[in-house]
Amino acid sequence: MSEPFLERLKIAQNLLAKYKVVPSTSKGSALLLSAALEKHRSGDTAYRYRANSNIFYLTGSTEGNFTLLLRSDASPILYAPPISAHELRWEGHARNPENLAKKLKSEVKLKEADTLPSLILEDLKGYSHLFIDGESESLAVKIAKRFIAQDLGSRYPTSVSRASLLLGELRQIKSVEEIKSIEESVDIAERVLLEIIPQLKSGMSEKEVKNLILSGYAKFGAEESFNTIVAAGKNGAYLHYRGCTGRLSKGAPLLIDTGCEVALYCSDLTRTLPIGGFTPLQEAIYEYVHEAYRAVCSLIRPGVEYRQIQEKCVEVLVKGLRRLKILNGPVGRLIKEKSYLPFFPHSIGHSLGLDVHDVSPLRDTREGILKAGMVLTVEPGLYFTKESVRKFSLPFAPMGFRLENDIAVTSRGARLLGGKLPIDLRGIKELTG
Ligand SMILES: [Mn+2]
Repeated sequence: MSEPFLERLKIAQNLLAKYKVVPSTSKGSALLLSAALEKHRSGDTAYRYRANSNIFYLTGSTEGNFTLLLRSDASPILYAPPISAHELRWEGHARNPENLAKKLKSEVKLKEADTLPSLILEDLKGYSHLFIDGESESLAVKIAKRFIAQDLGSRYPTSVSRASLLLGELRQIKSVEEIKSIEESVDIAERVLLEIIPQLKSGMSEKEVKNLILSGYAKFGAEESFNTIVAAGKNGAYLHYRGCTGRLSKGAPLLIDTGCEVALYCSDLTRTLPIGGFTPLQEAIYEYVHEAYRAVCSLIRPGVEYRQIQEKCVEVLVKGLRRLKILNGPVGRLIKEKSYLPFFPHSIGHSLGLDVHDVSPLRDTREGILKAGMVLTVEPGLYFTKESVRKFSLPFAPMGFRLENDIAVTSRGARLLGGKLPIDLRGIKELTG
């Protein structure tokens, strides 16, 4: 990827300038971002480190232990503790704040960790609004909490909001290079699934399937972009099933929801697969979900309201549920009364990018207009939990169906990212044999 970061910093500074707030004597708004913290797992071990997406978007850095301040009227400042001999000996040269500051044409303030908060406070004097991002123990959040408590007086920011309010509009429109990275990550996830799906058979554990997927990603130098869901039979009815303790069994559809990360850009794909064949009823359910997928995809283009694609999805699924005789009554009424919610309780998808549920005003409000450069998941589903099977006296075992692909909105319409992994019933039946 070419290096767009200086330009993005400039754009973010311009956005800050637009956020000039009262009083007029104020220097305006500032943006304070802390790198992600290492997350403690157990004992002396930590979870795999994942950079903060806003920091990566603006700087291209995956280093830890620094905080970046952006203001509209001054050059960026990077604050970090200097690298200690202990750090160097135990971790090698994992970060280089001086180099990073040079790359970002920013000032660098290397000071012991306990003196950094007062340095940052000093540099925020005169600004009245602060955008922040960081975890609860990060410098950015600790400082913001002092402003929220208003114990520092009016010479410091008196209002605080999340950085995504400033950067969301920007990040939701992807550049050609960003879409390329997302597509690379889709491509890897598809290749891994194409290799693994024909090997699936009754008796395998969900964990075994998950590990096959993870080692598939590793072969490409990629890692999963979220906790892969492998859900057999009844487990597939739970949207974010985390158990991974079940087993594949004949006649119980298997739902796999997975994706990987390339240069921090994510993919997110879901397939529902027959294990030893689908029953005619399972095929019918699959076809309704697939019909909803196709209907939504054919609507996607710039200018379409996000709400419209959600409504289209609901309409197709409700018609399917009626034909299956699971819901009865006029379509309009079933939609109005939201009778479909036990079977389709989520929205059609989400923005995709540096985060698998990427920052976007669409995601926050479920409202807004599709624009070229957005990347969305389309993921309709129909779910039959143990509870709804009982409540609606359904003549089959609990299970879930979801189909998901990643779509880029182009200037003329939509483009499916990847596309090597079949999503239609015939293609899936051929692949599973
Ligand atoms: Mn998704």
